[in-house]
Amino acid sequence: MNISRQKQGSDDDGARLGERADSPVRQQAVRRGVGGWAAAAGIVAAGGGVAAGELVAGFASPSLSPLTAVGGAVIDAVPPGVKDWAVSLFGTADKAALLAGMALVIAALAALAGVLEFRRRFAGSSVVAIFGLAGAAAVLTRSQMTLPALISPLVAAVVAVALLRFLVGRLHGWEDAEDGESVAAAGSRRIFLQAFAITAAASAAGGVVAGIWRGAAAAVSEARARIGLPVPASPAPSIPAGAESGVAGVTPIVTPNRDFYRIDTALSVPAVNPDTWVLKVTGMVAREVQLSFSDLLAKPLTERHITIACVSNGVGGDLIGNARWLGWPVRDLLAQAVPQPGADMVLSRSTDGWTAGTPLEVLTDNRDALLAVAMNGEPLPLEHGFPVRLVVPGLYGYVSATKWLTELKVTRFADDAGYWTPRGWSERGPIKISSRIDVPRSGRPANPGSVVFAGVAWAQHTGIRAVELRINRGPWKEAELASGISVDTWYQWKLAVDLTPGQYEVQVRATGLDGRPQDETSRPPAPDGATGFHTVRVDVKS
Ligand SMILES: Nc1nc2c(c(=O)[nH]1)N[C@H]1C(S)=C(S)[C@@H](COP(=O)(O)O)O[C@H]1N2
Ligand SMILES: [Mo]
Repeated sequence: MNISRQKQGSDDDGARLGERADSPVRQQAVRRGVGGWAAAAGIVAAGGGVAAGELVAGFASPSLSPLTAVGGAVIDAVPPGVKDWAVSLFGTADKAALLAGMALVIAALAALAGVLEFRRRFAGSSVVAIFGLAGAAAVLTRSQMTLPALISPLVAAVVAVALLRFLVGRLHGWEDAEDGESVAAAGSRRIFLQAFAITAAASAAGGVVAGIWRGAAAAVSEARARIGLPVPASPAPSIPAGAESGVAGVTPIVTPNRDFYRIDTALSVPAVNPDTWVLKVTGMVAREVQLSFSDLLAKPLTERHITIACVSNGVGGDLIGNARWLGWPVRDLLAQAVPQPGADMVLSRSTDGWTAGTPLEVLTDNRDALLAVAMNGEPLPLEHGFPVRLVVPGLYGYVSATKWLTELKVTRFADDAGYWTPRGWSERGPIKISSRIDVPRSGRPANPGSVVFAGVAWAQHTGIRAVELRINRGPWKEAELASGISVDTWYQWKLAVDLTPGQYEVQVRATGLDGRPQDETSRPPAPDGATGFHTVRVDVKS
């Protein structure tokens, strides 16, 4: 197929200026130079389209951003192995890396679209249009199907195509003029360059404004700062004096908010306005219930320390944290709705569509499962689910800890599934008993004599009875267990061991208050949580 532009065809945009005066060699060189601008025109047109789409999304709702939707769709589509690889490579910068990667892919496709469009009318426009439709599809999979959800990717595509046609038209004018007199050629060149510069500037300005819109989050932050937290009806029991082992380098018993691990599929943090937020209880209930944020704050609130953990936490990993949560017990809300017989699951939904499936029984027994509004004495940080999230003692986050909560659907495991279940993770996710050595760090040299080992152990909603260490697979030695805050939190432990120079492999294991020891078999996090003993290597110098 010949995709080069038909010079004398009906797609003529610019005025013809005389006969071709130059040699074929010069024409070729000019065309190649002009063709380079075609790629740049494609990039600027796409940039303008993306900026326009983001602006429209900014008007409607930050959750409608096509860029975020496409990124979210990418996150949802990649297999968990690739996701783990990306997290291990980029760490907490994984989302910035994804955005940068998307920008590169979009720029490359846009450059290609520019060149195609330059060669054949509508060839590049079709690429852009297909991309716009893909963006629309991504938006639809992310949010509920609403009209505004479709508008922004379509606006992005229409604007990008219009800009592309406009710039490529000017470029053809220049190309054609190059075949004629040099004065006319210079004029056409100037016209193209001016059009290009104006489009680029306008796109950049639009991008900046859209970026400011993303700062909608900033407005929500302000609303958050104005919240006055009520005094708990049931305050958190005070932390026992002996809860901290006092060993330097051990994780603090309460994790500060800024150090708390963050795991979610949200590319940009949802900005949820507490003044318009509502929680709906739906599904198999005698009575549907709706609750506003101020309704929630007016309830008798419970404050508890609860340690939450991610199912993806590998043995010895740090995707676990302990905070003081303030909230209304979920069972009190469910009691108002009255779940129907036969229901066995609550599907909690976040404003961005993410869901978790939690056994109804766990949310109605006497444990402190909370509709949490505060974390360590302040309103939830935006990244941790502002204004309201679930915190359920004893279950991994993926089946319980829904952030930016907006709906509780009472249902059955037979009828519904949370976000991760069809993606290879278990339907049920009780936290497995585990323990970790925080000091000495693996691979660090130590001095001979008394070496202090210390760390944490957890078995949420069961509690820890004992922690033991073994050296080079020798007999287990019982460590000194600090008093826990409650069975719903982690416990600190320490043990001083006399070590002579040499290499040591030290392992830790915990036993629950139910008498069950930690599982020795090494298993990866998928599908329902890692098992095995955390092992550190210590090099005692001579
Ligand atoms: N809306 C939403 N809530 C979510 C998730 C998510 O992806 N989206 N991830 C869950 C998972 S897997 C975990 S481990 C916890 C982590 O909570 P944190 O980020 O506050 O530590 O949030 C849970 N709540
Ligand atoms: Mo998680």
